[in-house]
Amino acid sequence: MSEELVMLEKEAPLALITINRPKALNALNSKVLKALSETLDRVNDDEEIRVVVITGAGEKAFVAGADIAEMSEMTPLEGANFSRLGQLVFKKVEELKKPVIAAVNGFALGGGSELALACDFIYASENAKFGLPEVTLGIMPGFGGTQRLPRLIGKGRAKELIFTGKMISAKEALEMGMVNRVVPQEQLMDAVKEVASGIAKNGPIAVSIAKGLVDVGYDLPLDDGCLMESKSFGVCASTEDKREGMKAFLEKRKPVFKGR
Ligand code: DAK
Repeated sequence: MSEELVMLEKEAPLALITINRPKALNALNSKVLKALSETLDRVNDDEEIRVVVITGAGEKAFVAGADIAEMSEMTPLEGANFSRLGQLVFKKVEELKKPVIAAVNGFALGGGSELALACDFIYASENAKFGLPEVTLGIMPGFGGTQRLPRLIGKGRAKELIFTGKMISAKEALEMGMVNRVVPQEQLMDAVKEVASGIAKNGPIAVSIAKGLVDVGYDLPLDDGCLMESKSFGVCASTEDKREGMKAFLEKRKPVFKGR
């Protein structure tokens, strides 16, 4: 694999982003975060890309966390900048206009679990391990783990993972609802590409709006979320894609969505 810290492979309508520091188990340092940020901007602006997959290079790790060596040397100011950079990048993942699937192919620890949690959903290989070991280092999760994990698996289970710092297997993560599907490692990318390709065939505006509605609406009272849903439905109903989708159904053919 090339020396780029973050690789982008475009297989339109899919984009595969690979964190590429396998010797350090793909740990996130400032350079990786900046490269990831730029890559996310590129895929967001590329109309040919409809679904994004994030994975880690090699067979051992997705991302083994924020870079401990780099963090250990940081001045308070550098620490604050690193923290801000990471939070902005993870928000960018969450708020990308297109679905982002985490293909977790090994260790996803600390910032690695948090990166996966910022994606829309997670597929994992059988050898994957999840955990938030920050407290074992005397720090706490700082890239959204204390907020996104309880929303996904509930407060009690999230607190147990965060307070103990213990690692869990892909199977346990599946049982907790943290992961959507677990497959043998050699089948991971095929399984992810299959679900991603299925999503990419659907109306991209509808998928994009639904993504935002689930995320924003989750923290709203039900009535407010439903109101937002009905307004968004009106927007969807004004698109060429809506006309094409319904026309194709009536003409008994597959729709061709243009994202307009
Ligand atoms: N950082 C830097 N290097 C790492 C690393 C990491 N997180 N994880 C692994 N490496 C490096 C190892 O140092 C080793 O490098 P060399 O010694 O070969 O130079 C290489 O990757 C291979 O690792 P091991 O030799 O340790 O491999 P093993 O199979 O024996 O063990 C392991 C695999 C994943 C169990 C082990 O490497 C490990 O425990 N790694 C650390 C996992 C961890 O604690 N991760 C959480 C990091 S803390 C914040 C925002 C975010 C965060 C905090 C605050 N704010 C906004 C304030 C996030 C914090 C974290 O993620």
